Amino acid sequence: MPKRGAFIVIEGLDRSGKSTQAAALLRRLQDAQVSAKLIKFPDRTTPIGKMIDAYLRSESELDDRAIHLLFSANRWELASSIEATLRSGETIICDRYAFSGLAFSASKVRPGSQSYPLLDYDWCRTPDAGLPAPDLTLFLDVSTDAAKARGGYGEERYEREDVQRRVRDVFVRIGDQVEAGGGRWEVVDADESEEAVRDVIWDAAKDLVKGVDAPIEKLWD
Ligand code: FDM
Ligand code: MG
Repeated sequence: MPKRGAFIVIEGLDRSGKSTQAAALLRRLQDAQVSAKLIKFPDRTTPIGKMIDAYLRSESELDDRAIHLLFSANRWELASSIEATLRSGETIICDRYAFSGLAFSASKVRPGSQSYPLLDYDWCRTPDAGLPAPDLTLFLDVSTDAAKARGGYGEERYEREDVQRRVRDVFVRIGDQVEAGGGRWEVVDADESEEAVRDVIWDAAKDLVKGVDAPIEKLWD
């Protein structure tokens, strides 16, 4: 049987260089004649994505559970096309996925509190269970100082230092859980130079992109 494409997710905090690195990996694959494409979540182009976009720009307010479920629905609407692409032999590089969904929602705290969770971690995890699972997740770990040196955070919701710190803590927990479940989660030091990070990512991905024999796993199965 021919091999399927690899599903590679790039996760990380804002200013970690995720999108730059995802684009660089795509170019490298194309140069190596590997059939590959880049996708990104949230996908702001779909009707659900437009609601998410308005929320992130603070043009609308939504209940925290409602927005969490919309982010998940935005992945589910692409799930069958992700599977079809992988089966066709094409590799997917995915800029953010369900781990961002879990990290950003589960890190929310109750008003007036610095640490009391607003939403339960397992409640946040459940809507994404059963999505196509990545073969490899690269977590681009950037320090607050390096993020600041890169021009600081932008204008969107969540682009604040206190939020990013809490999100990072949840990402660490998620990484442990992915690994405990047999998944591959690689922490990449994103304070390093763009070129250095590129090489680390290539090292982690280069065998996978030759194609995968194993079936597509389901997330949190
Ligand atoms: N985000 C992203 C979530 O809160 N949940 C999700 O499921 C996803 C995929 O949306 F702050 C957050 C993370 C980030 C924001 O992401 C938009 P980009 O990568 O900056 O567009
Ligand atoms: Mg952003």
